[in-house]
Amino acid sequence: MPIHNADIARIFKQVADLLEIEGANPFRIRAYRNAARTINDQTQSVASMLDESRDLTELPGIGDDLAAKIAEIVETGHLRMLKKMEKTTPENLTDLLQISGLGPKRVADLHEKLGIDNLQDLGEAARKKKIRSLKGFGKKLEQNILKEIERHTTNGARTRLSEAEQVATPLRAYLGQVEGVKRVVVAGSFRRRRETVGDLDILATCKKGSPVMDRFTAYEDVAEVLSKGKTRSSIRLRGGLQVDLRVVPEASYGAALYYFTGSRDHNIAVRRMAAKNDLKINEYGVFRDDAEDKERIAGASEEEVFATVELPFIEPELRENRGEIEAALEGSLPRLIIADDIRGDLHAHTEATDGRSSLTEMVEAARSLGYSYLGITEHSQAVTVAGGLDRRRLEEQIEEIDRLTDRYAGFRIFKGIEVDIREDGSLDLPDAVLKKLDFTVGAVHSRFDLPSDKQTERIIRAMDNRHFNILAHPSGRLINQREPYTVDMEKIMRAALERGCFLELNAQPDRLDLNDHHCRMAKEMGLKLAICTDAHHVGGLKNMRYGIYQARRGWLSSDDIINTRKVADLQKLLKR
Ligand code: DGT
Ligand code: CA
Ligand code: CA
Repeated sequence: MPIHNADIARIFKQVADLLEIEGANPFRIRAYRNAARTINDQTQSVASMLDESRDLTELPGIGDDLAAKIAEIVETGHLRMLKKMEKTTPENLTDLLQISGLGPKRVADLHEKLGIDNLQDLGEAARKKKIRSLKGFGKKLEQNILKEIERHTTNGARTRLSEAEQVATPLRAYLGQVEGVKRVVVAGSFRRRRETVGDLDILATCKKGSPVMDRFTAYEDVAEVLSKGKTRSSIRLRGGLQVDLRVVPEASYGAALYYFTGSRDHNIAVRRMAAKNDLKINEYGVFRDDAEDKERIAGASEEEVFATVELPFIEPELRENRGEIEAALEGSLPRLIIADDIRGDLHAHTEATDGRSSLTEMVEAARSLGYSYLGITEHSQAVTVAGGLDRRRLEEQIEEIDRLTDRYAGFRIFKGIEVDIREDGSLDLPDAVLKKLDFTVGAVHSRFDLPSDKQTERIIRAMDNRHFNILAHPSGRLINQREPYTVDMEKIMRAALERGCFLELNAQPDRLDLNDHHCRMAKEMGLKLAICTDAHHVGGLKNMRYGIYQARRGWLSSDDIINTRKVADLQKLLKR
């Protein structure tokens, strides 16, 4: 079974968490944490680097010892050291670290003194009021633990970006109307367009005496006010999402926006650069560290802040410390794709299967978005729950599209299908009908449980069929609901590249599949992607922007995406 980077990272993170609970040397703990991050952020699989006999110590933060451990994991699937640790410290104990207020020391106490091994034990002990009597704990912390456990179990720890938007947009509008408020902006992971957010970080500037904090904590959707101050307050909304509001002076607006946009790792790296030039960057501005009067030399805008360290503006989606600072320094930042670059959508359903709009409605909607083409891709027969098309019904739809085409001069309806990839890798419809289409997207809808090598083989076999063009939602994950099936994505991408196929970046906000790392992996390989909405009704076509965000997080430019091409050019790409 091939070992993915995420598997290795998970093992290292687990080691770090356990070491922390054991009270190990902080440098040692950090080494494992950093290694986990480094590996997670690698676009190439570490296992394949080993195959190519590459020296893993080239990777930042990986020394001989960690390189040997990685090799052990790749070879055996686990790490003996971790197994040994788990004998003395139960593995689920690390879940307790997610509870705010519980650090490693307290977790160790809970384990030693009350025999607590996991979150469930913790909840039970809290309900039985056993925790308050422990030294250094108390009643308040016990109650807080209960609340936190509740939150963890009722809603996943992170909120999907689209859901966060539904909360952030009205809240932002509400704050914008408060007397004296000048600017309101949502920073944090929300601004970086991460697929999920932990909480919302809102910044505001306002005139003296504005009642913004009172109005914030009085917002109708508030379930709980966590803290309230002059410059910073926190609330928990009814849906469970936490929101922090910070009020900053106008002169610090850019510095604060920069600081609270993060990511933390990006900020730290830039701050370190600044420190070398005796500059200090914080949420109030940029200051000359050597000057007596700590004069502020920048802060009103983000551009100003970047300029002090001689960097161009770096788009928020790139600020993850994944090489963007180095790229900015050498002038090689990508020119990121924007919504306007998209000329059409290549994955859409109609009421012929499980869609809810008619073919005409879908075409009209695509035209009104300014597109020049739309690919119609119904499910195929195997997907019975969606009323998938058999050969006869697909042929009927082909005729219907032919009839409709004449009505829309200058707009192209691409005849396609979302053909099911069977367990053996064959396609769910005969070549004789597939060849009548302009293109196909292929997708896995069953047997998500196949082992990685089988699943990978299955998909590559499907791509062997020369009618196969685009692999739809390549990992099958549903954010917060269903894990991706295990495949060797790199291998699939190479196979696609060799065969003239493409992968989809599915823009549905609960899919966003490929993820940002995979997008970047594709780019580095030279594999082009299609950003598609998989719309099941006219409104679904508008999800394109989520795909754009994800693509931007994956460093993609217009050129990396096939549905930015003009009809004629796209047609060539879809001819294998
Ligand atoms: P999230 O909420 O988990 O999705 O992720 P973020 O990135 O929104 O993180 P959050 O809400 O903890 O903090 C918002 C931003 O504030 C973060 O991206 C960077 C900044 N920040 C927070 N804590 C620190 C810190 O300790 N050091 C630095 N340099 N920046 C921080
Ligand atoms: Ca946040
Ligand atoms: Ca926050």
